[in-house]
Amino acid sequence: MIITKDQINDLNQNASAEQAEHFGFLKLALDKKGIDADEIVSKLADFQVAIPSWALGSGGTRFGRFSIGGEPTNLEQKLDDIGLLHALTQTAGAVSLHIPWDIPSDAAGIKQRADSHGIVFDAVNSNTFQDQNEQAQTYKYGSLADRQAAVREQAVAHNVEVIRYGKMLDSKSLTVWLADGASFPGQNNFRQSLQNTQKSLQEIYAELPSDWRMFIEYKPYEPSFYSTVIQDWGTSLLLAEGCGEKAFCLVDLGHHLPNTNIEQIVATLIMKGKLGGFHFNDSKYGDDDLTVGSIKPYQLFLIFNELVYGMNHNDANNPPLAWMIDASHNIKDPLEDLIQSLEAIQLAYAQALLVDTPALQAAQAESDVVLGQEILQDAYRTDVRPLIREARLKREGAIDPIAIYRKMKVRENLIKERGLKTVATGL
Ligand code: PSV
Ligand code: MN
Ligand code: MN
Repeated sequence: MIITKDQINDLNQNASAEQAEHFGFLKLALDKKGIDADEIVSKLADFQVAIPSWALGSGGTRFGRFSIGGEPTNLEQKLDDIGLLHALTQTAGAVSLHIPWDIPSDAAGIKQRADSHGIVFDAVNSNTFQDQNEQAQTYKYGSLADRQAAVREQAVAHNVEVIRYGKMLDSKSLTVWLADGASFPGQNNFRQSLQNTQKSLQEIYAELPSDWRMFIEYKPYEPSFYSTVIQDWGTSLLLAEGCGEKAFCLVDLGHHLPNTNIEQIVATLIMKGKLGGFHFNDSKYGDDDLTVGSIKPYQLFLIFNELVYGMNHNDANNPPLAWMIDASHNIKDPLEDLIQSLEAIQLAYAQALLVDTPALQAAQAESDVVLGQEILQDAYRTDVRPLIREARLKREGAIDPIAIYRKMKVRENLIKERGLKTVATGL
């Protein structure tokens, strides 16, 4: 199934008068504050987020997986699904592949398919947290950090192989996330594990093409429950600095202990020019991978506020960030879920673009705590939905993507095409 611009334009008709009215009203209100609504709309229209190839099927927990039907069963179909998302939202113009879940055996064909949907290849992800068939060594006790040289060599070789696939697709970055760690005290020697990891990462880094970047993702626990080798942003930064200028930290929102001040981490990493990428999701307890903005939308806004500030005051030349959604769960239609996540990201970005930074700085200089909070909350409490809808309209996307998704019976059509009993690769 494909969705054409003509179909979207037709289905937008119902909502276009109301949108014009809402946008006009907000534009006037923002104008009075000296904010150019059209400029914000342009920034929103340019903002693209990568969809991970593993989030298009129904996710599972370790207790079960409930298929929704019509799920993509190969990489081509996954790209088609992202094509649908992109047609509707105009925000999903990139894909992030996980190797070996999604091996592009016919790279030229895959690239062409992605091109036809207006999709580019973002970071490629390696996987040394699961054993694959016919693999000589097991990752049961570790991969890049493992005490055995043969295991580390196999894990390094896999990452080099992932870079090779990425090059075929014009990807420009590698994301490394490790499950390495220990579930019990006494299992590992902390120093040795970290040193091994640094050395292995340096070996991978040496194979990185000159125009590539390497992202080092951290996570405090799971699947290791006592210690994780790359447990936090400090460890990630240490390792990135130990590799070189093409290595960066990657922040996944779910990879923090409860109540961690993630916006402060973001501010610090951009200040050092070492923030490489972002995995969006939301959580209540741990790495829950829930829909972006479904639990803590104010935190998401505060994070975007630091991202916007950091990019506007970029003394350390932090490169443009790789944005990706890393959410997946087992209840909703994954495509509807991704539309909701994309919307939440755009909302937080738009709200952050409204923050009156000079006024905030003046309030901070005066230690006017109340005013500082008021300025942030004024931006956060503005209903920015007309801006986001306008950005989609500008690129001929849907005013209301979920409504059109349902009106066009996308899931029903996918079930007709692919069947009801489908399982996509991923977690
Ligand atoms: C690990 O929890 C993670 O967030 C990493 O980004 C992985 O690549 C992804 O999930 C899928 O396992
Ligand atoms: Mn992640
Ligand atoms: Mn995760």
